[in-house]
Amino acid sequence: MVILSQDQNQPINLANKLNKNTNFTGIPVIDLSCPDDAKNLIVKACQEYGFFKVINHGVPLWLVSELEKETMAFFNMSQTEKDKYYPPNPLGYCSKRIGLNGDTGWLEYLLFTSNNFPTNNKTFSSLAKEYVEAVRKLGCEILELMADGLKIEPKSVFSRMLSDEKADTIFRLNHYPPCPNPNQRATTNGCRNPIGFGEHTDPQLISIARSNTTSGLQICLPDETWVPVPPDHTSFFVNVDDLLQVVTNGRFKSVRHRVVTDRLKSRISMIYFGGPPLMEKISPLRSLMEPGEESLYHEFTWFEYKSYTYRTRLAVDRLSFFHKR
Ligand code: GA4
Repeated sequence: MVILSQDQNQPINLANKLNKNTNFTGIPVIDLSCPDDAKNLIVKACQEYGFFKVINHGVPLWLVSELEKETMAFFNMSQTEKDKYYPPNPLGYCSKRIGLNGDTGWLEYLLFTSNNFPTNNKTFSSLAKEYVEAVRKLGCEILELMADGLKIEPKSVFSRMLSDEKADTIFRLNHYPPCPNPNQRATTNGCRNPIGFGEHTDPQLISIARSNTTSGLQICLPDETWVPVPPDHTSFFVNVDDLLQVVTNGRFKSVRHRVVTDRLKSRISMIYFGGPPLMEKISPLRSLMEPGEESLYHEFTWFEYKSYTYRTRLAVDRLSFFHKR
């Protein structure tokens, strides 16, 4: 395992770093065909890193690769054709700009809300719909394993927020073109390398990502070192998001992550962001807290947190604003 310094091109001394580190030996791999082991391993991974990979997930691989083909076909269209889908608000295409507050990255993307898929391409819409539904179910299964592993009842305490018909789902298809010319590379967040998507945490409850075989995703460990996530196009990568950190009163860590581009290869990623209904009140679960344990966060609705999020820059530590002093 290579560990990267803040500047992605400078590997640091692994032995020294591992001593300081939380004994990081690689991305935790969770086999969903063994739920009894999975629930405990998921809790451990969420407490230590806020990140893990799932195998034997049950999402059909034909569905994943068909959607990837359609996605590539979209991004291969001319710029004029793609620009017809601008702005991504809430559905649509965008190139290089991220959010509304001046962030940029070496990527183009499509953003959709749950019931809002492109209608002019029937194949694309129906594949995207089927894919999001399959991944939402996977998200519910993982959230139930989390509740089970934390020994809290009912098992649906987290997953009910994703199964609610008003759940606020976002689906994102990213294309990071190769970035061969260093002079063209976006330079953000004090990192001299080609940033595809700058460092941030995801605001929702859980994010589930799948990418092609091009590397680029990196996660930040608790000691602030960045580690690359080796690509695996047959698995899904799961992030703990901000709301899950709040409802577990800080037991689970919302993982800071970023994407760097490749000099020669395109990276495609498809990410499901599972959010609760907008009016859902978010606060630490009483059933999880020890006697005398205090809530670390002020209560807020997902609508309040989301609105605040969309007014901030990507790298901002948004949760600190809701943290009790
Ligand atoms: C990060 C997670 C999701 O990709 C996203 C992003 C959103 C956007 O791309 O418009 C945000 C970003 C994300 C957090 C801070 C704000 C909003 C860009 C940005 C600068 C779709 C989301 O929900 O929040």
